[in-house]
Amino acid sequence: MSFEQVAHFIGGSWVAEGEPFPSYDPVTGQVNRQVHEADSAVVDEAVRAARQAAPGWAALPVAERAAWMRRLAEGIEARFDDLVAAEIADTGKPLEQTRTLDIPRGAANFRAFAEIAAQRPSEAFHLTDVLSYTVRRPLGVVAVVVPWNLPFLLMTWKLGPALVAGNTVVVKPSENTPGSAALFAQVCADAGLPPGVVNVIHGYGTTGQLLVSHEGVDGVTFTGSTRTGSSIMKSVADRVKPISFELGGKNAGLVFADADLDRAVEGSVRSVFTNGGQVCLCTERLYVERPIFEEFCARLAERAASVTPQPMISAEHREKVLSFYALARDEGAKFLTGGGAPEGPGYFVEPTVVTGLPESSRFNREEIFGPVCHVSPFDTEGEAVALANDSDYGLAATLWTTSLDRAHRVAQRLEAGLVWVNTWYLRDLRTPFGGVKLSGIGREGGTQSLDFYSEPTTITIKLESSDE
Ligand code: 6OD
Repeated sequence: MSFEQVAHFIGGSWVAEGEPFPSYDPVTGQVNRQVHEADSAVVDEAVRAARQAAPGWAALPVAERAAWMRRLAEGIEARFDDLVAAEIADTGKPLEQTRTLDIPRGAANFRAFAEIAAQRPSEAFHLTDVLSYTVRRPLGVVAVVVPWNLPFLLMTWKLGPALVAGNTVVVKPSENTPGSAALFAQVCADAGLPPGVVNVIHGYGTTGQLLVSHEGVDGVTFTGSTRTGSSIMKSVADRVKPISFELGGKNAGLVFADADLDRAVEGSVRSVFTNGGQVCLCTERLYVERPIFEEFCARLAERAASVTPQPMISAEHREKVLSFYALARDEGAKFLTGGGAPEGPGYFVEPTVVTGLPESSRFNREEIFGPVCHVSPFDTEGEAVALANDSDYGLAATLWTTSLDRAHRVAQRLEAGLVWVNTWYLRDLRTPFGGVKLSGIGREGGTQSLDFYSEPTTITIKLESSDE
């Protein structure tokens, strides 16, 4: 298997079928791989392989599947440098981030869900003469549709719980980032994972649609744009299949005057610019209490100017981000830093901070998904909460304050699935993870993932009273 010529992995074998399409290195803009595009015949083949493997995999005791998850984690660690290289080749991510976040989280995802599943008790409910308990069964074949921003982290975040719960999977990575998924398929093969338990097919959105609407698919998990999520939802509606979606965000960060300013500035730099702003959890709207507004803006702009630009994933995405910079300029925004694109090859844009736009501007309402935020002042806690909540999205919010009371009070009023206080993107894999409003449906993480990837059957037994 060559990773310059990426084939599908189906039933434990490499399948080089379907027209090849080019995939690009975002740092240079040059073609770095040719990838086979799965047509309906390939999708059929992959779903068939997953279905064939499903009964045997589901029949294994959970402890054995958990042991497989640990072996996959070891396999990831054994190919660590290759996975780092594959992820960087597709995304242009910084080496340090890829080594400390993206690839280690892959191994951690398998280990965490092995532990959670192996130790999970079943439920039982007693009445005087009635005993009810639940047994959980896997859904069957799960379609795992993965985005390009954190390709390995998000693929494994879904595979860990899906597999340990007893499902087999067909993975469809983004057309922009096939590399780490293909290499992971090799990790599965090298570990001796039973054929058909993990299948990986490649292609654009049309392949994804063929997969999610396939009659042999029993559930769909997806992270990506709200538009694609909505279209997947329509595709599965006729077959009434379970879905779990983590979608877009327009995340707010609230900085109160009592915040530790050093921490708030550094934390905001991380929350706005990590991964070139291409994380659904990134902050795009910052609201700062008026007495510290000027100082905060000055310090944020100074730090932002020293952030190393990271390429956007594609030429098309770069154009989208730059179109928002142009919109801000047209609407009279003040650029505190950035606003352009560096000279040279690749899909780079400048880290950018703007202020002065109304809340109604598309700049403040739509997800941009680039290294950019808008900063506005606020005067009261109530106003800050109202501004943060005035959004169609509700994925994450970040709050900077040294007041314990305020931290709890405000966090509980924010309409978001995730609220971080004096930190950002700090993860405990056991916690529910997902968004409200247009940011998604369902929660993954910990036992919530295991619940999504399985269905309970409730067994109720009437106990006869004894003669004695
Ligand atoms: O860290 C995670 O588990 C997670 N689901 C991150 C999602 C990031 C979206 O861009």
